[in-house]
Amino acid sequence: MTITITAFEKSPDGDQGLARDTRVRWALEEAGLPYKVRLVSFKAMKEPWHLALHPFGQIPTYEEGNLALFETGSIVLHIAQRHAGLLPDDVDARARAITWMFAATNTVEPPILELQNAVLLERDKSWNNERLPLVKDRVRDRMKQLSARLGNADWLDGDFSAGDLMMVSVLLRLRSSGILDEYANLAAYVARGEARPAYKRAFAAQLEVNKP
Ligand code: GTB
Repeated sequence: MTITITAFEKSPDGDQGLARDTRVRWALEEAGLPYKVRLVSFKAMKEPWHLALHPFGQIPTYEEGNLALFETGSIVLHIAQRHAGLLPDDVDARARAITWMFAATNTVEPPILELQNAVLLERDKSWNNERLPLVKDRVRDRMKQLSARLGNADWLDGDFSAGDLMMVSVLLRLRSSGILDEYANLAAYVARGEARPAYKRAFAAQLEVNKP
């Protein structure tokens, strides 16, 4: 069955691969699944046909036969549950890997998004200089905890899993702030993710769309 995802016609980050379609592309590449991409503009994302797929008018979406999904966590989990390579067979190990997926999107990503908003959208506000250090400290609190848990391991729980795919994708958005590099093991963890052939293919595919 053909898989079709949506992605930005032109990503606001240029060619950095930080828009969330990259995670879905990465999961599809890890699973060895071919897919098509429908590119959408910001205007098109708010039109009824897209809102029928994504109630919040965002990308990415995922279509496979009669199934339409939104939310990257759900899309990656759907792919991971049906194809080998992204979740362990052992039931308990599988539950832990899924826990890391939730940790990435629910616990680690929110303070990173807050920082991105503070830097990109709230720069001109009179209170920004005062607030920014607090926002950065909230990110550092999470990084310190994550760094302590990862320790010297290659991946968060045994072999590479969808939990790592989501966590690396979330951490990539922190790189431009310089905070990721304050945690050598996390920076190396992200680099390990980026070195995976499937990630490279996903990155190259979005680059093909977004190259200057
Ligand atoms: N929780 C949803 C998910 O995980 O799928 C969030 C989806 C989401 O935020 N999508 C964004 C979107 O469609 C694109 S990825 N935004 C348009 C809108 O809301 O109108 C977020 C994103 C945007 C820009 C950059 N960047 O420039 O670096 C990075 C990531």
